[in-house]
Amino acid sequence: MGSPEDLDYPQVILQYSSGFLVSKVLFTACELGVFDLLLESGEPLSSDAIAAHLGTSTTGMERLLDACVGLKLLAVELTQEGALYRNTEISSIYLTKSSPKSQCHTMMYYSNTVYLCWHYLADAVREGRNQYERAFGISSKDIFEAMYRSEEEMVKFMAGQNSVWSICGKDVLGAFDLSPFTQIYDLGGGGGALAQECVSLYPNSTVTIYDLPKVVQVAKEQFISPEEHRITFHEGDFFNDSIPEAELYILSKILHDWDDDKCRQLLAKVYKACKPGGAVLLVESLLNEDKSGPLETQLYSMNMLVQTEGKERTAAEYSKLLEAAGFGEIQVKRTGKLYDAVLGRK
Ligand code: ASE
Repeated sequence: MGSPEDLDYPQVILQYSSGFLVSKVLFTACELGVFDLLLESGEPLSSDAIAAHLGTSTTGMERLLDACVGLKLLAVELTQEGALYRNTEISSIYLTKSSPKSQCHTMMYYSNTVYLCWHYLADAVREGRNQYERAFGISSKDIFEAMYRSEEEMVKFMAGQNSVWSICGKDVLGAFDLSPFTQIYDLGGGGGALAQECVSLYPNSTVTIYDLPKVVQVAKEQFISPEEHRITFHEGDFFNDSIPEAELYILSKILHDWDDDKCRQLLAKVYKACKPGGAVLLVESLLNEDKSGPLETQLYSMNMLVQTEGKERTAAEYSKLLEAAGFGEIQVKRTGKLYDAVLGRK
């Protein structure tokens, strides 16, 4: 009795219970363009000035700004004219739309899509399935039909998925020396940010983004410059269409969308297509072997429950799936970032 942990525990529970309030403050400041305005202005601004520029109420904006200060997303300075707000370094780098490391698209996807699915988390746990029908009134028979229910939703997802690679793309692609593999397929490569990191990290590589036709079309039009000659495209559905031969296949955040059966099917197909001496690189957020953490990965696995047919897995679980498909010499690298890397060889 009486250890600090016992004393703090009620506080921890209450902090957890308001975690979603924190998320919404962050999303809202991003969505309203608070960080963008403070970056553009180049000088600290009052809450009245920010409210006027962004067309909001002053009473709402003042409270939003103060909450952002509490979260250390903004800094405040009291002057004779009143409180003046400015970005912190973190918010300038990660929460402004124009920054190369911007995470705004992730914030918007979480706020407008993921958040709505999480409203039905209890139903998802009861039923063991995703909640597109309840959240959006659409069939979830084909999860990517559901996730890409409009071009706007698809583009928002692609942009969100792209943004994490500005933070940990080099870590996952540098976890193993991939320079022996020059002919690379990024299966489900989406907007292509990981492919771009790959060609910049490995100067002799060419990467083909394999994805659904409508995804490839948008990737070409909105995400990858036509001058990027080392990135090419292949339109297809990797479950139903053929997978061309290559030396390395990247499956980044693909297996976590699917159940074990679908994963085994896909990996068997990749193994068949893979050149001898070739390999497959899984990029996923790895759970500890006893599933005791990391917390972020445990929460992502809950998100896979409400949004997909998959789950996050341990390194041993991925190794088993790879071995069942025929891959060997399996190596696991934890990067210490959000996403890790597992390599299997043919
Ligand atoms: C998927 C990745 C994501 C499918 C649905 C998804 C993400 C959010 N929704 O392959 C990105 C990862 N973030 C979380 C919370 O899991």
